[in-house]
Amino acid sequence: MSSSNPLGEDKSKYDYMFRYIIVGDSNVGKSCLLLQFTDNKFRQNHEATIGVEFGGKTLEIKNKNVKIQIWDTAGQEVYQAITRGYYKGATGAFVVYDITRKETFEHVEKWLEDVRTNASKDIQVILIGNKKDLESERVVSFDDGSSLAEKHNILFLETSAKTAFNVQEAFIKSAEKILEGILKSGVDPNKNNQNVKISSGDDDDDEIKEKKKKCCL
Ligand SMILES: Nc1nc2c(ncn2[C@@H]2O[C@H](COP(=O)(O)OP(=O)(O)OP(=O)(O)O)[C@@H](O)[C@H]2O)c(=O)[nH]1
Ligand SMILES: [Mg+2]
Repeated sequence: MSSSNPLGEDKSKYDYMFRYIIVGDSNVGKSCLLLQFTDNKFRQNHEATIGVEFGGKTLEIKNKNVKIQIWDTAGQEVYQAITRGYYKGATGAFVVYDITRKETFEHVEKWLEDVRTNASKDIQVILIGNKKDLESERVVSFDDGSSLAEKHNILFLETSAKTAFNVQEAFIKSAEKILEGILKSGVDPNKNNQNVKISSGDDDDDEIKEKKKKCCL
């Protein structure tokens, strides 16, 4: 039996729902990654995110329909008290830097620390070096990104939110890893993992609306 919510979404259409948070310095392309993932579009200008924005899409992974809900956070420091509140419910995290700005890479450790401090301990983290299309302006090498990810035992990809290079792949790779863990452990996500939900006609979207109200949109 299908169940729909106030947003008119049929919840029987997905098997799992994973929540992601996207963090990283301002201007690294977090909102553009989200826009490219959900709408296959690129935005040339920087409209700094105020607090948190929301997006989502359903993917088919390992023959399961996985709904990905994404919280795109503001990189600007002034919003950090707000954005920290969003780590807790996340199944996955994207930590993003810009391959053309060294300081954004240097701040990755600080963002990882934020994830460690505020998120659930089994959160699946992927490090993203964005703006790969700007190869001539590159100051952070692929190897530096890859080594840092290895050091922290997290996934790593370089992407371009402009050309769409590796954008879908990043979400797929990370979601596959989460799903692998669930299927391997045989854990019933409904009972044992608050961050992963199966389709059950619950009130996820009401919760999103409530969070949006509380935030600053
Ligand atoms: N060339 C290129 N430009 C990009 C890419 N991704 C984002 N940009 C540009 O970088 C700027 C910042 O992008 P946003 O996605 O708004 O940055 P953000 O990380 O969300 O910034 P905050 O919301 O302030 O935290 C914009 O001018 C984008 O057009 C990319 O992959 N390649
Ligand atoms: Mg943004």
